[in-house]
Amino acid sequence: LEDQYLDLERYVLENGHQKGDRTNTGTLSTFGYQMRFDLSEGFPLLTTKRVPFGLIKSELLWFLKGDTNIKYLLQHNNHIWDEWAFKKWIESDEYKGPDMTDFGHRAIIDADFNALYKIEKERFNNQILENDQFAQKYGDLGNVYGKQWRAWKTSTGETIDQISDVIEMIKNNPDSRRMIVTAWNPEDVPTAALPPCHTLFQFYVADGKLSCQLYQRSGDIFLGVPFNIASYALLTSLIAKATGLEVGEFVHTLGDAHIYSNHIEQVKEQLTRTPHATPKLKFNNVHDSIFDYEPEDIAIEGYDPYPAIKAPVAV
Ligand code: THF
Repeated sequence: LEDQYLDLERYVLENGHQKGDRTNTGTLSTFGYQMRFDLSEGFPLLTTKRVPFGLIKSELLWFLKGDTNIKYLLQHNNHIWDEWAFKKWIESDEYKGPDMTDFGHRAIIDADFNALYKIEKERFNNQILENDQFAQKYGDLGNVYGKQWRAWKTSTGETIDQISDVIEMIKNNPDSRRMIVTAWNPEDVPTAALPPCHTLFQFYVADGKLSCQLYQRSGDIFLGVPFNIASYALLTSLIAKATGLEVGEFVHTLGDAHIYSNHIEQVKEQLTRTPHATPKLKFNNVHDSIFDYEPEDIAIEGYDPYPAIKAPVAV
């Protein structure tokens, strides 16, 4: 399973175009790339570096709850969305601390600034956790996945729960070619903290197996994509359980697939490693509704990864 991912890294290192990007970090990038993971062979959590599965679980359960506030993530010690909420805070009129403009970049190149940034960020996170009003105002990322998946706003002011609808379709009309969930809402794109990277996904049922294909418009190959693969593999497994199906394939289609210029050494390090055995997904508890899962209900077995490889996230 994992070779598909390592092939992608190799392909982009060798064939990627040098491109600038929104974050001014610079990337090696390719357009249009597809990987297929047969989930019946095991769970596609990479072993060539440790990938924190706990964070993947809490992020996915957060999406599924329809929650868009980072408070839940912070309560689960998950910091992968902090920067986007913090950005809204420091750009607000209420923020009176030291200048944090372009904090993502400056934290990497300037150690003194990084120390200051860490303090401000810690202060921000504590306020989100301790002050409800503050959390409501500054912890909410707005029109992100949770909202579009569970409470898409229609032009007549109603909401559509795309996840519940797609589960009903899989149960009642599994040959349907319309089993689609879209996070891309053109009306919301201009005001979103970060327009959705995993744009649209579709389910497919054959031979009693549930498959899922994701179209991801933009993929951060080193940091994001390992999370995205595991997250959609978990989503497919949860929905398969809820619909009485076995797991089929996860097909991952990428638009702009890029390696950030400050991840190149990390990618090369990862490519020196030979994958270990593929781990397995285990449910400690099965619920009738996929919205009732808690992180403790889901575990990974036989996970024997190489050490983590640190890399800065582009904001
Ligand atoms: N922005 C960018 N530039 N890359 C992304 O992958 C990304 N995401 C989400 C939203 N914006 C993005 C957030 N997902 C990590 C992993 C996934 C993220 C964000 C950050 C990360 O830093 N992972 C570290 C471990 C972090 C930790 O232990 O706290 C790692 O080593 O994997 C695409 O969905």
